[in-house]
Amino acid sequence: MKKTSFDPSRRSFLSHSTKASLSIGLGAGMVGTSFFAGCESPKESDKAKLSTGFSQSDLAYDYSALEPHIDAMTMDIHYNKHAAAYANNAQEAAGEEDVDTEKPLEDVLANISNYSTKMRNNAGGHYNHELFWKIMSPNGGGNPTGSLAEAIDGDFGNFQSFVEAFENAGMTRFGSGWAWLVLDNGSLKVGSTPNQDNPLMDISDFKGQPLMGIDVWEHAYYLNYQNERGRYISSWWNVVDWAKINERYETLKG
Ligand code: MN3
Repeated sequence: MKKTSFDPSRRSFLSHSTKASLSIGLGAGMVGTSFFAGCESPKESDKAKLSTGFSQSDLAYDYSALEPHIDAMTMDIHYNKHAAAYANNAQEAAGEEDVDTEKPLEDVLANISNYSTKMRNNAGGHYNHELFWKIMSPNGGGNPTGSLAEAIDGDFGNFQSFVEAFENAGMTRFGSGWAWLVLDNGSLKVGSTPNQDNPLMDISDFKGQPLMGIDVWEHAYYLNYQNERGRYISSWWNVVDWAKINERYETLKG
């Protein structure tokens, strides 16, 4: 006596025919409509969301929110004096050099060799700080998440090896500058740039799409850590917003 009528060949047939009629349905009903146009462009619009303006964005947290890792006075001076000056001077340079400030700052950075030193220093400084504020959070720390975590393991071996490479990039940048994690031709890379240069700039030796960057200018840490850049960098991991960095990664990898 047969207890079940399960028939694998029939089940397989049903599954195939369901898929087939779904694709026929899409083919007949959606071709030539805005359905496909709407489906093909989200990557570009997602990337547009990551583009940077010429004005300073509001901080998403209080000056004291990143304590004890970054103290409130450092945040206040850093945001309202240093970073504000880069934004103001970048806008001034845009006026002098006939740059449309409605367009993404990234366009200027990619062609920075065509602009003045004033633009290089201040548009770079403005971009770098806008990114810096956004990839930190009072709820930061822990380990990378999502597909970024897998990519870090794939490209660096494991998270600890990545941390060591990134800290080394920050420590070996002589004088003022930034250490970066970038996406370059599908691979993650760690490196650093001097002053307010960044990996988007055509003049940079180290290139890529910035996922995260740490400011290693003394103004970023001196009040709390004095000359101890290493203590600042190792404490900084506690405020890194991995969810935000993973979002950037997933958008930029396309
Ligand atoms: Mn700074």
